[in-house]
Order: sequence, then C-alpha cells, then structure tokens
Amino acid sequence: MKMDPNATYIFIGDVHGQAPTLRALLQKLGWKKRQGRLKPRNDEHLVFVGDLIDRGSHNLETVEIVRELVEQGDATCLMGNHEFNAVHFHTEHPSGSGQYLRDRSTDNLRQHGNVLDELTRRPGFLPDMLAWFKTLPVAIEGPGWRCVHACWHDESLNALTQIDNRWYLPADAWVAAATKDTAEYRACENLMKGPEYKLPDGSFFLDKEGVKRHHARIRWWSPQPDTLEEALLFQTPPEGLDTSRPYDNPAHPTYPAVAPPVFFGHYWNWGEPTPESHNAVCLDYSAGRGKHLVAYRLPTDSAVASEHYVQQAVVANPAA
Ligand SMILES: [Mn+2]
Repeated sequence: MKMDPNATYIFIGDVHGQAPTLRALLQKLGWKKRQGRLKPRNDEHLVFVGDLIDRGSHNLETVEIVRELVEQGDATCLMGNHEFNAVHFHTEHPSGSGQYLRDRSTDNLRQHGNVLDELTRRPGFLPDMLAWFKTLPVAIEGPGWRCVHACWHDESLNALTQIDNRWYLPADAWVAAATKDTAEYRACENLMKGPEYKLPDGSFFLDKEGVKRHHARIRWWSPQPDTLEEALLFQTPPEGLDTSRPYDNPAHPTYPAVAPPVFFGHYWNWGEPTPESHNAVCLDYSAGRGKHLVAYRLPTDSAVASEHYVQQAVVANPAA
C-alpha cells in the first residue's frame, strides 16, 4: 500500500482488549460512524502499534473494530508480541504431535486463557483471527516516520521480507521464528519484544506478575547510557544490584539521532505521556492494566511534541 504524503497519521498504543476504551478514544479523535462504519475526519489514517489482545475483557470486539478499519483502508495494524504469541500458541508442530510453537505452560495459559474463553464463544472466530494476525506487518515506514511494536532495529528488519514500505514475517518462517538461534527468532524478539540485557551476578527483579526476571528491557532509544539505571527498565528495583554500576553492552541497539521519529508500544509506561526522546515515542500507557489508551496525531512536517498526544482513561468494563 502506498503511503499518502498528505495524510495525517494517528498512532494508537496497545489496546489489550479494551474495546470500550478504544471506541471512546476514536470518538475523542473525531471519528464518527457513517452508514454503520467508523470513518475519519479528512485524510486521517490510523496506525495501531499492535497488542490488540490479552489482559482486557473485550478482545473479540477489539479485533473486530481494528480489522474493519484496516479492511476499509483507514488503518494499518502492526503485529505485537501478543499477536505473535497467539499464533505460536495455536500452531501445532510437528503436526499431530500435541506440541505447540508456544509452550502451553501455566504462565502462558494464565496470560492467554481468559482470551481463549472469550474468543471460542463465537465459533470460527479464533482461526479466522489467527489467519489475519499472520498477515500483519511487523514494521512500517511512512513519510517522515517509522512504526514497530517494540524496537526499530535495522539488522533485524533485514531478516524479514520487505514489500514496499512494510516488513513481514514470511508465511513459511513461523517455525523458524519460534526456534532459538535462528535469524528470524532474533529478529522477532528485537522488533516485537525489544532487546534485553542479562543482569550481572545473577541479579533479578520482579515483573508486574511477580515473576523473577534475570534480563531487563533495554532503553534502546537512549543514545549512550553509562550506567545500568540509564540503560535499563525495571518494574521494581532489582534485589541487591547497584544500578549505578557501569553498563557495558557492545550490542546496545542505538537508534540514530538523525533517524525519523519512531512510534512504538510495548513498554507499559504510565503517567503523563512524554516522548522518550526527540525521535522515539512510546504509546503504551498500560491500557491493559486499567490505565490509559494513548494516541499520537502526527501532522505533516511537525516535530515530536507533547501537545500531539490524545489520551483516554480506561473505561470501566461493563459486565461481559
Ligand atoms: Mn507488547
């Protein structure tokens, strides 16, 4: 699809099954139903950063809203790690083995189980949704911007298939993408889950589910971090680790200062939306944890600035 240089692009963060909140946000953005379809004002195009599903309780409706917008040509939706994981969770390999590309462990079932209950209530919805997920681009470049779910990383994009201004995981690469030490696996990890760093001396921190993590997510938008604190994201302070220690990572995936602004999600930010840097904007403000769903309206030829955010507090979920 050709990008329209005159369009105004609106990027939308991780929805995580919060369909009523998405509807409220679209209304705030001025999108109205006309002849039964949500339509933009003027030449607007939405770009969803991925992670439509999991956590919230309106997954089916979220996928329906976004898919309809994509199919009518008014939106693009990128693949997030939750779409990627859902495909793996439901792909048996080898066929007939009862083994799946994503392990059906207690943790994985806890993350995806509620969604499954919801989606399987409508016969045929799940396979259709998964087939659609497989077609989603992993990254996209527009006029003066870029968008990816977690991290823009040129070397990783080279492992995918590029068609015009979009990068895809090829249909025959799903097994490779689930197999450690392949180029496809590393690419999907970097682009959809973000690069991580192994903490020194066996240190760990507890994530939002209380699970011990020995790897921390890297602030890849930081140009030259000197200390662990500057380089890494922790959800809780790591036990017994002095975070003022030097950060030594020859593979730190710096995003060049001269590169176009990149929009992404994934990092469970909270509080007042603020750009990560002059050319890195995270739009995940934890809608999946009842906080805010955030959009960013990018007018043509405009610098990254806080006034372009539009946020919607999560709407209390009516009983499903
Ligand atoms: Mn994510």
